Amino acid sequence: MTSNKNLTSWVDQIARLTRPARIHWCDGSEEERDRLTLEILRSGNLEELDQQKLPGCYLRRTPQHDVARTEQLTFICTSEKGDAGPTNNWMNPGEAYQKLSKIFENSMAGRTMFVIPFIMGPAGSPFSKIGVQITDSNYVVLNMRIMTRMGKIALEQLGNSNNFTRCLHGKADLDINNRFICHFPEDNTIWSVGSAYGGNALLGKKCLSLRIGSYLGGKEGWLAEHMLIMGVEDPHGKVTYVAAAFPSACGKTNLAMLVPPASQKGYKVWTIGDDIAWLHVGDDGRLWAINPEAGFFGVAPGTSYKTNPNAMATIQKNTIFTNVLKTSENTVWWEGMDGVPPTSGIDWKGRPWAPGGEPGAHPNARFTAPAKQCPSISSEWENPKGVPISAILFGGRRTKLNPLVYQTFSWNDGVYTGATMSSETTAAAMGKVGVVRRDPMAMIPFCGYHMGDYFKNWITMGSRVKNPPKIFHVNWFRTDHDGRFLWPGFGENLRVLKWIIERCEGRGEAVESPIGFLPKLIDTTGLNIAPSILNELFKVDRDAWLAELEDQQNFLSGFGAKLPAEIWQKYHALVKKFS
Ligand code: GTP
Ligand code: SPV
Ligand code: MN
Repeated sequence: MTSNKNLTSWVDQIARLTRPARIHWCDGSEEERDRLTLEILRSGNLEELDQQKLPGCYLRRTPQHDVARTEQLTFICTSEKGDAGPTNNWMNPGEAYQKLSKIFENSMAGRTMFVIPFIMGPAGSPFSKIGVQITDSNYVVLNMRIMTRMGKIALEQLGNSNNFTRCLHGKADLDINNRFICHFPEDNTIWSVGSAYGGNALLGKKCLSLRIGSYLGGKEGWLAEHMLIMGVEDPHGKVTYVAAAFPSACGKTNLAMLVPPASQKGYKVWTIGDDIAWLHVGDDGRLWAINPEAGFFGVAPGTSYKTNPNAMATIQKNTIFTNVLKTSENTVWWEGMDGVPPTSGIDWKGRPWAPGGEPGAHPNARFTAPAKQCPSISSEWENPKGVPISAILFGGRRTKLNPLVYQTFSWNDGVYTGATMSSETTAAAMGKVGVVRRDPMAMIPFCGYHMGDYFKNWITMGSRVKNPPKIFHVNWFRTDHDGRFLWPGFGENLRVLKWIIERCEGRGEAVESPIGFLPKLIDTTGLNIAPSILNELFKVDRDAWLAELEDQQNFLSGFGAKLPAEIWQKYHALVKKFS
């Protein structure tokens, strides 16, 4: 398959450790996909859905303890503990290799070891990175085939180079007590064992593209971010590119695929990516973004023709559904899908289901679908240069506090806003849901090095781009006293994007507040929003912000001497504005 000795000797080394019965080098062909699908169907680990209604679609149910990323079992293994920073779990690299080797030892006996060469980023792009994942899970292979450009194409791009991320993944006993997701940024290596779910197991995604990626970005002068990338086309045909960082399950896929409501004539949204962006300084002094992924691993519950028609259209074929409900018609369903709910089915735990009881789908149930099937996919999505970014949005779930939208005063004010972002936790990670946590740039689970250094990299990037994007903060999730969302969200978010784009063009009227510029007017024609609700949506409550600032100060203090002085300056400036 390859004459690359760096690669073959590593594969040999891992085979000696894990002792598989056979080794399969993935070529990425359709024949290979069909053969693997048959194998996994026969083993009972995948179910075929109605091939008339959902051609090429399959259902997977995972063990109940393996349904989301496990952040408490995720480690950054740098030789110096301080380099991982206070927001990461750390393990000594030698100790980690030893501990995981014991679990990997003979773990593939009698089974197939798959070798998946893959590219993150468009083939041939100077910004792309190569990874090679070893895994004993055919389900992971099928997912990686959708999420990355894998097989022959990646080996060709790699050639004889040693410049690839060594990604080792094994199911072992799928035992949560023997589960570790370890990153060795100094060795460009990832070892993950004991989980076969999403970000824990599809190592090109969060592990390579964000944790290893952010570490490399810090060293090489670029940014690896948890961001969607979209183009907004106005009625004159002008396209403005926007990148947005929201924490997991806070609306990136939905915004990236937005369908403008009928009231917004002539506007179109083009999707470049829904989860990860790699940002580089271009020769023209602008910031350019590529999407390293080739597919969407999106949250199913809440996805409907009403909220996200483009996602629904994308997942009608060649899609793997994980932990959704199977209907008696052999199709899929989840909470929040349109139409009449089914009267019976098999729930995500494999039990008979009837309405009114427990949810049919796990709240973090997901679909894995090829990006090119998305009706709104941009003609530029595989452009090796990427797209030039005019606006960066930070946002999260804050039922109180943050206004619907505001523009930060400058790049460094934007960095401050990103660094102090917070959101209520969701089902995308194991743990309690709905508690406020600080999540700088939506990267708290994904930053592969000291976050103080990461903020410094953001500040340095700002000084290197002559025409930096404007930075905004958005919050679609503000609620009233009864817990109802004040803002309709989804397609109507285009109204907010319109103001953002006007601001990028030097138009769009604003009023100054201590935290940034608020819109003087947001287009709400036809929305029927009472003025009192609009007031609430844009309220900057002094007492609430003073309490918030105290909490921000506590959080920032945790970064110690590594916190850039620029961040403290912005903090003090903000305190002054409120006093
Ligand atoms: P990850 O894939 O985990 O990174 O998530 P994501 O950021 O792509 O989130 P996604 O778009 O899948 O949305 C997650 C949840 O937020 C879904 O249940 C959506 O229905 C809900 N959501 C998305 N956009 C909006 C919005 O504008 N308003 C409201 N109220 N809910 C939204
Ligand atoms: C997220 O949790 O942000 C995801 C899903 O996009 S996972 O790939 O599991 O990380
Ligand atoms: Mn994500």
